[in-house]
Amino acid sequence: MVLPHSMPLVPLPASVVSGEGRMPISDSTRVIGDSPSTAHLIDAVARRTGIRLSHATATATGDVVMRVDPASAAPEGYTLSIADAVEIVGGDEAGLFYGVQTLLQLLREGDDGWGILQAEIADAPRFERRGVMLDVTRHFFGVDEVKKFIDSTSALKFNHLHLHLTDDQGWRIHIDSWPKLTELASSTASLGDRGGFYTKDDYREIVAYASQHHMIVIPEIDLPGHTHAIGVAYPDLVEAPVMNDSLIAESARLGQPLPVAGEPYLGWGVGHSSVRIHEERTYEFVRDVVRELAEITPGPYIHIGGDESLGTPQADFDLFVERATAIVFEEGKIPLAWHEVGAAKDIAEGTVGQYWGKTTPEGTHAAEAAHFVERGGALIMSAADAAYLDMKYTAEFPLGLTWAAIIDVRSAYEWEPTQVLDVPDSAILGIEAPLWSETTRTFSDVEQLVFPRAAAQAEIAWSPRSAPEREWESFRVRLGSMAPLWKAEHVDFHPAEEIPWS
Ligand code: TNX
Repeated sequence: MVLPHSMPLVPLPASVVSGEGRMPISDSTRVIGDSPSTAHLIDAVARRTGIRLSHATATATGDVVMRVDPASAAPEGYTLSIADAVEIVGGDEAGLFYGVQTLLQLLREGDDGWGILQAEIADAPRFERRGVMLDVTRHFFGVDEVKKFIDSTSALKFNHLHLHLTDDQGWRIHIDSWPKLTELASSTASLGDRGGFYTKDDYREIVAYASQHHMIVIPEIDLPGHTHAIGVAYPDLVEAPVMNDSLIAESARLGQPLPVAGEPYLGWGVGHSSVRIHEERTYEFVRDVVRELAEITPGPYIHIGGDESLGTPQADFDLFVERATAIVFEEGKIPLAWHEVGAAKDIAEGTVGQYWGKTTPEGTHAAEAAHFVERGGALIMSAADAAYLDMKYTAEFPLGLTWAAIIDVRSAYEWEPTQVLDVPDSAILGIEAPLWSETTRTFSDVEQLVFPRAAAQAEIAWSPRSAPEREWESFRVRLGSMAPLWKAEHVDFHPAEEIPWS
């Protein structure tokens, strides 16, 4: 069978029937609708084509009709009909927004001007959870850069933005009750680069912008390890850095200085820091931070980290994460945590785990992840050798790390989140693709690692597994057709050789 690569869409919709021609558009094409997505469509078409469609309210007749009808599609789903006119019907506002994203991928310029490829599409997501993560600690990215990240990832139908806000290298969110965190521990970053932090108003601006793009922000405070910066601000909250062998070896290999208690850490070794587990003041700190974050976070989750706490003895780690997960619930949010937290027997019931082991689990990773499910929680899959956006594409690629794998676009695409762990499919909420920022000194560096691989993760998260075109040969051709759109939006994607870019 020759697969019909005709519809240049990523992620692949649940159902597509392609038409024959194009619906022409011009300044006199009228968009009808009251949703915020109408303005989004008009602005995006203008950026891409220079044509500004006109807008009319719901009672008029027009060429592009946009409306919400809960009976028409599942949550976040939509139908899109492009013939002599366009109709986009969202199952909800998010669905309408996703219908617009699909339409934008179908814009084409021909001899007779711009038009929209004709098609009949009915679509809805496979997973409710489609996440990306941005590490703003190893390198800091300001509000405008985060907004650009939201623009480009929400266009691929991602609906969660996890912000890794604290780590050894810097504390990036202002906390009123512990003001020295940002005053003393935010100005530097990895490699001695400039740091920064978000005021609460900055953070609110990010949350609001994300919400307009149907993305939920998940703030992460990484505890009890990855906490060297806390000690720069409040030395009595932390233990002295632990000089573990792998840290010493890694620092020597990279020529990076080892961490010194109380001084900013500019390297990227891990596992050397810990908050004090047996001091009540530590839990007052955790509660204050969680409470203040909960106040400015409308989404249901707060991530408490829990990864690579090599400087914390296991019994202490268990005690800490049991208390920290309970504190998050007490402050009205659902705790999320990296899979190591599942080593602790009594984590708060309903805590959601984030698996970052490999597609073939090693050591205790699978058992730790499964424990979240045993405790009534669920899992988000971030398999490091497939979904990590900070791994190199090839051994020669100048940016990124290699510890999990070298991940070309094909290996980013060919993994299946329900086949990694021995848990029921219903326990898998979906996936998240993290971008760790040790090596990304500029936002352009970030985009080169994220694009095009985020598009592979978007398809895994969104598209039905059984669709005939949900396979590599079709994907690589459809992915290649994203180039004009990304260029128009100034997304600095890496033109990987595997892909026939158009
Ligand atoms: C592991 S994955 C980490 C991060 C690093 C990342 C680099 C995880 C939960 N922790 O601290 O930035 O590797 O790839």
